[in-house]
Amino acid sequence: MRSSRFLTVLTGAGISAESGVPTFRGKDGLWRKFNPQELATMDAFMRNPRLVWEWYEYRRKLIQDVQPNPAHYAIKDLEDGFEEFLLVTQNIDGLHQRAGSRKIAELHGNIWRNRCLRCGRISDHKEVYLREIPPKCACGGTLRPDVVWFGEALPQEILSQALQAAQSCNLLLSVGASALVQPAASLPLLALRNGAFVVEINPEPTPISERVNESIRGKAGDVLPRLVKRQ
Ligand code: BJW
Ligand code: ZN
Repeated sequence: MRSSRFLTVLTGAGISAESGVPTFRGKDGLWRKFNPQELATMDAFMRNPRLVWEWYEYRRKLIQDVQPNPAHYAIKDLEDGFEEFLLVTQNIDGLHQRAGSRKIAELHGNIWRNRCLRCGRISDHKEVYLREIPPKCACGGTLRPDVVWFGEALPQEILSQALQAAQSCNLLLSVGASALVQPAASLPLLALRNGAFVVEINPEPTPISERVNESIRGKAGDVLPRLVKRQ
């Protein structure tokens, strides 16, 4: 860390687990109770927009009551310690922003924004009054959460920023990510191919554990603050 000029941090649902936000996979994961095909695809939304909206409302309520944890704050503290830095997150919960991080690329969108299916307008969730579900835009179009579902393209600008950061960094930390969902899962491997030192922080092994330079088996909230203190 001391000799790196450019740090890229990739985070997944595991970093918010210690805040009390459920992960997707694993024993307490959301996908144990809910089927991704019925909730996190455009087909699912078209079939049953009410069900999908209610699921996101349930998760918004969960997220609004939790706080960033020591891992989010540790990453915030790293932001200014490098000549170049980018936090690439798959999370939609906004906890990194609430911890003070600024240089963020949100690959899968943000649950606190909505997007109109007709005019494309992005709006703050605070503007929505749930008089009807699904809610409508001023133009009359249906609103959806501004997140990326399976089979949908990631926001192009943000993805290219993330690819660029993975390609150019000297050090990449992959924290709390299962390394199963593409294209995010390829970022640590892209960094490795370009000569970066790659460290994974996760209590469980993942498909990339054997390939990275260091795989630290531990919770993000334990490991990251210690790494930052020793930097
Ligand atoms: C801890 C911890 C602690 C626990 N500390 N760690 C190539 C091959 C095969 C399939 C594909 C492929 N390319 C694309 C696909 C299809 C698909 C995909 O990857 N499928 C795989 C599942 C097989 N990808 C897509 O569809 C993507 N789109 C795409 O590629 O488009 C192409 C295209 C181009 C042009 C036009 C059109 C299309 C989009 C993916 C979108 C993912 N969306 C979701 C939902 C977001 C909204 C919402 O939240 O509702 O994103 S799915 C869900 O998974 C969410 C997450 O961001 C994402 C990743 O999950 P994550 O973060 O890794 O969490 P978990 O739960 O999996 O893991 C948690 C980890 O934390 C675990 O490892 C724990 O051990 C660990 N942990 N406690 C540290 N305390
Ligand atoms: Zn509209």
